[in-house]
Amino acid sequence: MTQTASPSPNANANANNAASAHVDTFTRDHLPPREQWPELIFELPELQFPPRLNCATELLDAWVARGQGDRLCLQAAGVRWTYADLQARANAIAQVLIEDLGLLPGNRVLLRGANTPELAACWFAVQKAGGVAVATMPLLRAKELCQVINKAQISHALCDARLAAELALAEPLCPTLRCICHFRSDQQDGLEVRAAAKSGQFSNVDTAAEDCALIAFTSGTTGAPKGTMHFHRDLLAICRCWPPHVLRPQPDDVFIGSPPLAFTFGLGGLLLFPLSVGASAVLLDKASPELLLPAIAHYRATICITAPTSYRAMAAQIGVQAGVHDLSSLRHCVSAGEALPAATRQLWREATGIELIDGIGATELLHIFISHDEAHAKPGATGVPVPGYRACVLDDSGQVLPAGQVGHLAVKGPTGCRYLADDRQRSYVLNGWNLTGDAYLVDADGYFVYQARTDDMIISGGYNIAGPEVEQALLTHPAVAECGVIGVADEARGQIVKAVVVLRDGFAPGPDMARTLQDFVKAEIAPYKYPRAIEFRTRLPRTETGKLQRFRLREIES
Ligand code: 3UK
Repeated sequence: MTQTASPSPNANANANNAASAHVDTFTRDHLPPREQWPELIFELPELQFPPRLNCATELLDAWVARGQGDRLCLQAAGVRWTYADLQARANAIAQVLIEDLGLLPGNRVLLRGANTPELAACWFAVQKAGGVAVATMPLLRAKELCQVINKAQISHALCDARLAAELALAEPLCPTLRCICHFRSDQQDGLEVRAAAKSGQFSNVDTAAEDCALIAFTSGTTGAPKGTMHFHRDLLAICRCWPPHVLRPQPDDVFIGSPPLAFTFGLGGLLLFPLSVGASAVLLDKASPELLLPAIAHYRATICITAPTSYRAMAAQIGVQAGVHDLSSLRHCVSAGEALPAATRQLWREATGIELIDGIGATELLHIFISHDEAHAKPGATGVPVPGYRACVLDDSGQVLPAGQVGHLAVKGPTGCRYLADDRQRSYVLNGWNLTGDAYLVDADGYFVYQARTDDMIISGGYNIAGPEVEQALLTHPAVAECGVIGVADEARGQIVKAVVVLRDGFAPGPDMARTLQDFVKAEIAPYKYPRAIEFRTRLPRTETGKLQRFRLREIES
């Protein structure tokens, strides 16, 4: 049976090419007003998009249509799906969503699961059915799920049966949530049994390029979570900027990595980008550094995507068990999510011979907008604007600063910030620029150099000190496994620099070690930046996306 799900009252494509396919107009109704959007630029020839497009048609169905359906697409333990396999599954799930569960185009669908091929099939099913995907981090608790579900007024949930419990706790507190269906389940009303009864034939809903395809919630550190709205066009736009111009993946590449598909770093890096070139991805439901290394060897992965701390931990492991894992398949390694310390870049190069590709991205912009390829790596710098994007550094009044001066990073390109019903839109967008909240400078060669999150700048005795610079210095000491640097209140100096340090095995904490590290920092960078306080811990608080939670270090302090 073929679906013709374009019942939108204004879906007469001839009358209005840009007409929404959304019957449920919630996302359109809650976009910020146009004048608060950032300026969007589509200068590259490859960024010219037609007024109607569905990202699933371009990224998934097109390969099957071109006779490439037998290409390997997704792998996991015991799973090897071709493009045709993924398409058939996504089609059947789209049929379940519409025929069994009553989904209407524009309805929001919660996706909840660790990275698995099944989750990827659900994601594409939502796109095909014209729904709006709202993927959530696997570790979210009922309270956080409620915030997301109620904010995005979610009607349907596709949830990995293994993560059913927290969602069940949230359900009674979520009046809009009509239907929960579990996947990776053998229950009669589970997704697999329902999908098995479908034909696997489906015509994608004919969405407009500017119909919302997903709402990504930020891994924000303060306040209520912010939902960022992205269109079908945006999902294709990111595939045409960073990957072909920086990563340059090939059709036989095998992508692997750790970021959850609920984090746009993972969605792009482990799903959209591999599919955009006909390559394949390995989806690991657990991808800690100890598991990622053997998985790279097992699947002969060629492109690894993870956070700086993960590279640091893997490099240390390679150091103690050299040759245990065959990493000879690796061609490119990508680091994003937080600043890449020069010491980590060096450790990874020494361990593997591979120069890391650093890139800064943000949920508001969907993916990476400043980066560099291996040949243009500059230790300590993030890189230069990715083709398709422009960036500069602004002072507090919005004027462009000259090279060498620290200010607010400002970016624009084909994607940009559109918060779902949130006043913070006004502070993220200034004069058409997206302000990411990062303090940066541009160096004499035009490279963008990260300093700190603007809120993390430490002001001590009148000096501006960027915590990450002190962290980078500490990380070059052989005793330091991980560290976080914050400002703590001090009567005499306003703030003082404090370091929270995790030592490597075999090193003892104590006043002697503290003095050693302080002297070391004074010799590495300007002495006034040295940490006047040092605390030793066994681990640091991190988000599910691998980011150090400096605010939690500060909370504990106050
Ligand atoms: C920080 C970096 C220095 C920076 C993301 C790649 O991290 C992502 O999105 P989030 O919304 O956080 C954005 C903020 O994270 N950051 C990220 N990468 C770097 N700082 N160097 C880097 N290489 O503060 C930025 O404003 O969680 C990363 C792709 C997609 C993403 N969503």
